[in-house]
Amino acid sequence: MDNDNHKLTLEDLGYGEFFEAGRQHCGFGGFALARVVAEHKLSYRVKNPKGEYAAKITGKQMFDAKSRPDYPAVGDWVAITELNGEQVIIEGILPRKTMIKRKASGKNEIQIIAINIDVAFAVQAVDADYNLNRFERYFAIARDGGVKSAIILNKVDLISKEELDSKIIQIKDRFGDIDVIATSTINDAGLDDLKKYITAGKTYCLLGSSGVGKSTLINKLIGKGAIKTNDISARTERGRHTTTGREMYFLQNNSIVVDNPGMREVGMADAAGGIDDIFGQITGLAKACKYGDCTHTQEPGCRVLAAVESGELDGEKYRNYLGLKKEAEFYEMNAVEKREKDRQFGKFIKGAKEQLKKSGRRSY
Ligand SMILES: Nc1nc2c(ncn2[C@@H]2O[C@H](COP(=O)(O)OP(=O)(O)OP(=O)(O)O)[C@@H](O)[C@H]2O)c(=O)[nH]1
Ligand SMILES: [Mg+2]
Ligand SMILES: [Zn+2]
Repeated sequence: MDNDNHKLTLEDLGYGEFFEAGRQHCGFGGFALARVVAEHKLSYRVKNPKGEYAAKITGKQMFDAKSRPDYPAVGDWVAITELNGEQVIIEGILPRKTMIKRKASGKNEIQIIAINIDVAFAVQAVDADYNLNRFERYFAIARDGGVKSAIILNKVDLISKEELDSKIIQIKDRFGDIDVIATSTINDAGLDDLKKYITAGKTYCLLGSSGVGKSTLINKLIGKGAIKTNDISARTERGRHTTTGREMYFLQNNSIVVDNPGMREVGMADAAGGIDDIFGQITGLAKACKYGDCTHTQEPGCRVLAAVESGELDGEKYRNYLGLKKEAEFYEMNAVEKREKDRQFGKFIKGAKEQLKKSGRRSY
């Protein structure tokens, strides 16, 4: 399909030993492989050294799927059967190395941000809304998914060198030796550092609020001559548009970056496990609270409050913890968007089933 692609190997697309072992283990040895590179309104595109295809899942997978993680998502390696030069059937998902996800409301439901990511960049713009605590939340989401974090401070053209230096010192004070890359897509500051940082065959994603410049940065990284996974010209001025789908881009140096919607849309306070990790001290103390459902805000016999009082627990950590809990609860209440997504997904599944019937393929 696109001539640029003929030199790509599976390794260039991020494949490696871990996935090969999983493939053998799952009995997918006889199938061709591809990586899921886009998911728009819940239809898939997959890519392999031969090209890029529209993809659907089998009737069996639809039948067996119990929850969202049972379906493919951007970053997944899948076993495929080619229907024709443009369409494939996804026969199964290879075991995942990492999974960045949010826990959606109450039940066991999970929403997937990206799969098989090696490094998650926690991105903030240095102007409005900049907040150290937010980095902590992104780290929690990444850690929860088994993914390493690094920081991108974008829009550094908007502040002075002194302000930037002091921000970096604050970050190092708070988070130790985390990697920090300061960038601007206006004057191209730091873009070379970022290009050097991202490594061939590794997959990256950007976690950040809407408008911090994630898509603009990726456009800069793609640059000239990079391999496009999709028709970018159809989306002119892409950087100025809020991203709604997830999509994977292959850069000149054979590294891979996933663009995804801003975290406000994604909701971010749901990585409850990761947050608990960071505030392990608080959860530890909470075991000694008088009431099992203690909110640690006003209850008599609250061990956490006692620890704040005595200075045993850092007051800022405590406030941070409360803020995060509050936000998590807010997202859990906001189920309307999720229901709409589920509805669209149902429609997609129905369409895919009809397509399968038409193609005369048994959905075993
Ligand atoms: N001053 C300045 N503006 C920037 C920079 N990078 C991006 N912008 C602007 O910030 C705005 C938002 O950029 P996007 O790339 O769309 O942001 P995003 O993070 O992808 O947003 P969502 O897709 O909504 O999550 C655009 O108007 C960009 O031109 C930068 O380095 N400096
Ligand atoms: Mg975007
Ligand atoms: Zn308590």
